Amino acid sequence: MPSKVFTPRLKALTAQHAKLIKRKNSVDKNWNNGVFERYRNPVLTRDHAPLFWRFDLNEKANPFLLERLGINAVLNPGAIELDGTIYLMARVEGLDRKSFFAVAASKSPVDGFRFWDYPVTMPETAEPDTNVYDMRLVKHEDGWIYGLFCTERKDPKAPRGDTSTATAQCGIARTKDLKKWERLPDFKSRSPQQRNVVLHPEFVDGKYAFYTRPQDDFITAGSGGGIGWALADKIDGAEVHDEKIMDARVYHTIKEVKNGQGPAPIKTAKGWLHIAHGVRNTAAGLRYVIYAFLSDLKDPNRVTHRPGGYLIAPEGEERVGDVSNVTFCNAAVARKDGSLFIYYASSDTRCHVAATSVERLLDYVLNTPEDPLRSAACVQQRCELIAKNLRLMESNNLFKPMRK
Ligand code: BGC
Ligand code: BMA
Repeated sequence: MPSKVFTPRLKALTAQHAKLIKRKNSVDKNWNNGVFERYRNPVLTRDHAPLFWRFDLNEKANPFLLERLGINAVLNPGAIELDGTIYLMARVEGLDRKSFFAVAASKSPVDGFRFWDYPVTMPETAEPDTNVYDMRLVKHEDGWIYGLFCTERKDPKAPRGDTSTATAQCGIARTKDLKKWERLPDFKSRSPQQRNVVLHPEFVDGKYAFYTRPQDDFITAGSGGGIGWALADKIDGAEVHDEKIMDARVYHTIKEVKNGQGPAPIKTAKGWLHIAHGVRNTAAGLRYVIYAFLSDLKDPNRVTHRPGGYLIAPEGEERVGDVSNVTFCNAAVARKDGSLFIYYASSDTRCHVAATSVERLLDYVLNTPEDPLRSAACVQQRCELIAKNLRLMESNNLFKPMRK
């Protein structure tokens, strides 16, 4: 009986997988805010993981062709373009809740992503990581490609019986080819914990510059006020003493309880273009959205433009998943032709792409009004836009405003 199961199952699974990898993506025409295009299909899902990562393909050992090591989710990828190919450094999470890194590559920024045969073997430090996730890939001007990621370990100070209190720190590794990784000592700062630490691609005053996110404990930022900035003399044993908060958390905004830098910022003629995430708490749990801002070219920690509100929030199926109501971004690729691809994950489950251009996103950050922080001020801000438009509409006779 089992042999009748194995062969047809393998054929069906193989065909299904091949179809998924070959699937072409297309722009979702229902999304039309002009700022970016949403693509219909996720670019990476758990089903993209090769069958040989999940099944024992030996018929004798696995006559029913059962999945032996399933994948729960593929999320929060880092990204880099090298010689015209886009590499996503995905966070792949097994059914056992441990995540690891794996590279999926494609010549197209929106479809065709295929995992390499093996996931990344990331060396450990003397203090082994329990879980690693959310890598920011950055090509630094020192010539290395760095991967900064969160390393999580159980808090040794947790009282007996407390099996969840953990500590989050930033792990640092470097590579030339995304295959062989050299692990450096974890990032050190005065803050008890760190998450969302990102390396700035250039030296600043001859030092390595970091976007940080200091936090008092594992979940809450506490006195950790937002996205920080700090300089370190070296990368091999990076240690910072002073962290300056450059983008603070603010009451009743999209970044009320937490925020964090996304990928390394993109250098443009008008400044450093940042993509970040902001979190607020709700009765349904934390809601994660993606926002953007611009900082000064010479002084990257001085924010010059803060468009109000979010850039990307979970929509439709993006709203549901392992951790629902989450969009999280730690990857963007700006290509030579000016196009800009933002890779983000939804609800800690799958990876998507949003497409725009550097020029369009700059227009967005330069001209979207700031959050005025109070309802009355928001009404006034909107009325100013309405009044300007009505004058224009009346003078050019193109549209008929509704007068009441
Ligand atoms: C999870 C992360 C999450 C963090 C805080 C970790 O255990 O792996 O995805 O961001 O907890 O909730
Ligand atoms: C964390 C992040 C992500 C995750 C998010 C929502 O704080 O670091 O790993 O997407 O929470 O669970």
